[in-house]
Amino acid sequence: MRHPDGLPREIAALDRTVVMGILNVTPDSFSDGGRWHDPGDAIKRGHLLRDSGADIIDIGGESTRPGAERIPEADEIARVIPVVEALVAEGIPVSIDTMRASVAAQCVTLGACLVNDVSGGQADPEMLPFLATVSVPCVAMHWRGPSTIMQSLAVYDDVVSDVCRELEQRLHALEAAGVDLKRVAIDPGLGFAKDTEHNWAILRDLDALGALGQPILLGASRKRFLGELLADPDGQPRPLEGREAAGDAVTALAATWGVWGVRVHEVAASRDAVMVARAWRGPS
Ligand code: PMM
Repeated sequence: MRHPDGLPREIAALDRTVVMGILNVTPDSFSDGGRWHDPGDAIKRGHLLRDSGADIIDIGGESTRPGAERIPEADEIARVIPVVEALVAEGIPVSIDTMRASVAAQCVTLGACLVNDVSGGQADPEMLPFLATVSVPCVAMHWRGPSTIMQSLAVYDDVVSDVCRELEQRLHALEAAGVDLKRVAIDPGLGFAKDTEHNWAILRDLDALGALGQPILLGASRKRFLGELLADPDGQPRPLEGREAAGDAVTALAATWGVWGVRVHEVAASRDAVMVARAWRGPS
């Protein structure tokens, strides 16, 4: 398994896909909004994710669901800092899911081991210069614009080549800012300015993304395209709580392909799927 450089030793030593457990400390994320909004509940959730086998806990304080408005920086900081601080103090590897350099900086200072920016450094002009000053790895996700308008940006000539080209441009921007690309994982941003068929086209052609030469992170867990796949006979998408097994199937297939990481809400089954994939692929 090729990991991005700069991860804690125990993660860098894993010869399998990394399982990132999602911890949204928000009142309004589409998938788990409001459930771990209180810091005490969020910290307990972090423990549960760790005990279920998460390698990294990805903490986010700002919802990116379609239509979500930005929140003030102070609110984001108030949501994530106590949770990052508590989990890091217990030696749990934490990544920070933020589009703000200031939030990333505070969390990295506290000990977060990865910066996950869904905008790939586009939302905050300070993000790339910040990333150039630290040694932790980062995730650059494919992103076309803020959540308020992203659905209107789901227009592609050829989604696979357009996403690859736009991610390549982000890699150039990161490199130009002084970020060592060995520290960068990429993510196609399933559901971000993408409709159902766009997501499947990307998953069908992971080789195209792989040709960019960077480790790949995928976040399919509970997303709408899985709900639509599993729609009832009247065409109603399968509710969130019924999408887990489909997400685990994505984990199994993606890990067998060789993605670096999967970002999931319920960790245990994905972790098992990753172990199956490792055995299936054989030693790497
Ligand atoms: N999806 C969400 C939030 N952060 N980060 C990365 N790298 N990739 C994703 O696909 C991604 C993300 C939104 O989903 P959630 O509400 O389930 O966290």
